Formats: sequence, structure tokens, C-alpha cells
Amino acid sequence: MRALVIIDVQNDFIPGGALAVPEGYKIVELINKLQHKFDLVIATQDWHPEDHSSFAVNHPEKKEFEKITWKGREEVLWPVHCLQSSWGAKFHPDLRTSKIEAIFRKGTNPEMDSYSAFYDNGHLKTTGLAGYLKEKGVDELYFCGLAAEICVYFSVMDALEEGFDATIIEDATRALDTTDFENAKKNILEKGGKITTSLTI
Ligand code: VGL
Ligand code: ZN
Repeated sequence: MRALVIIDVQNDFIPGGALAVPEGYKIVELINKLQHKFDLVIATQDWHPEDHSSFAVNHPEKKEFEKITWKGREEVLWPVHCLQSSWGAKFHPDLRTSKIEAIFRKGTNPEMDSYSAFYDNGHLKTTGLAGYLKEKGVDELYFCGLAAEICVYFSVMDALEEGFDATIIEDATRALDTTDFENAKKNILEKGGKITTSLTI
């Protein structure tokens, strides 16, 4: 059974938002068209409290997009984005949501960022997504959404780790940094993941 996982198609990741991914709006209609080809559609939302440790403003003297060591790991500092219940955290208004059966929210713990749909960045806490999908009998996951080399990428890598067959739909995602996405794709292929386009789905 195949599921489509729509990652963070939220206003803040689309031009006009706080952490805009170039061309982010270009994938929305495509994702709408893809949804009916799947047995199950689920989505994620980045969902941060104001005091979240990934926000540069919460670290005096630090700048946006700077890297810091946080709880023993390297983390990137971002502009304030996807504040819980804000406009920026809402799905893009053109995204079709009627087929989305469940929404998994991540990034709620102020002490820990959470890129993947499955785990926080420290792999300490699960969102419950793997168990949910397994209980539904899903074995093949197709990923789309934003941003390609961050939340989509880490979700694909965790999906592979959890034993799912995982594919990224390349034209239904966009990257903040295209060079990083090229490296991310290599890692996905090396780990046994697949890269495809919407034409073959
Ligand atoms: C994301 C940076 C920070 C993403 C979320 O959805 O890719 N990127 N928070
Ligand atoms: Zn975030």
C-alpha cells in the first residue's frame, strides 16, 4: 500500500513567508494532482513555540543561518518561522486538504529542532508516524513538499531506516540550497531510496 507524505507545505516556506523556498508555490498544484493516486495521504507541519531554540533571535549575538553547537550537535539558526497557530504555520491556501487523513506536527519542543516527519533531530522522540503507517499497512512512501534538502530529506532517510520503501518525487519538491540537495540525493540513493518524477507515478 502506497502513501503520499506531504512535508511542510506551509505559508512560511513559500515566497512571501519567513523562510521562503524559491519556487515553493510551483509544487502546490502538482501535489494536489498527485493526491488521488495514493491509498493514503498524510501531511506534516513545522509547529514551533516562540521560544524555540532554532530561532536565531533566541540566541543573543547569533545571526540567521549561522551554525551553532547545540546539545552536542550542529544546528542551523533560522529566522522565526511556523509559529504555532500563526498564518505562516498554516498550509498554503491552495493546497487541497480534503484527502489528508492525518497531520503530524513537529518542532514543538523548544529545546530540540525536528526536521524529519518521524523523529526529532536527536532521534530521541518519535512523532508516532512510523507506527501509524505500519498499522495502516503502508509499505511504500512517496515524499513531496518543502524544503527538499532539509525536512523532506531527513524524512526520507528516517523512512528508509524504519524499513519503508521510500521515494522522493523530485518535481514535487524544491530546495532552499540546490547544492545541498544534490548531496542529499546521493545519500538517499546510497541508502536504498529512490528518486522519481510525477510523470512515472
Ligand atoms: C524546515 C528549516 C527549519 C523545513 C523547517 O521544513 O525544511 N527547514 N524548519
Ligand atoms: Zn522549523
